[in-house]
Amino acid sequence: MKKILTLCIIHQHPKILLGMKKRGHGEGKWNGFGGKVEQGETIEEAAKREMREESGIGIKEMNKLGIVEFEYQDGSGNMEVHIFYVKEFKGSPAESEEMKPRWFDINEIPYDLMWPDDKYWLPMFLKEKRFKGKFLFNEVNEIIDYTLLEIK
Ligand code: 6OG
Repeated sequence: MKKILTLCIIHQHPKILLGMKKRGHGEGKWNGFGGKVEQGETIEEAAKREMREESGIGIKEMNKLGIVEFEYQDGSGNMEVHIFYVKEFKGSPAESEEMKPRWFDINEIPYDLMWPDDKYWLPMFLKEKRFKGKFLFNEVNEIIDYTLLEIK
């Protein structure tokens, strides 16, 4: 079964807020904030809850820009990730058990320390373009095939 997850990135030009995952899947990588949608919750509710739990930030205004599917070659861990562009928020980022937050200038995004799909879709995201994609990974988290389309 495919899991539904959320991913939120705040863009306050010229910076974006990322968090370094301190444990679990993706440990040591910089990424947006998010996690699994729970039963009885909408995807938007999950996005806001995960943002608050992991960074202390309350989302005031967000816009869904992308839906990206991740599949592993061995069939494990298939995910559908809903990616939100956060424009307005309240509070300031605080470190949680899960994430260490940091603002990055958009010219200094640490792509080498992020999931390898990010370098494909994040430039579209930063231009507020809508997109849909699918990435196939091998067991060592390398991309072996992908599709990515801008949605007009
Ligand atoms: P938990 O699995 O800890 O939430 N995530 C990914 N993000 C990108 N850009 N690429 C991937 O490639 C990812 N796999 C997972 C979704 C994980 C958080 O990390 C994101 C969630 O926001 C495979 O519940």
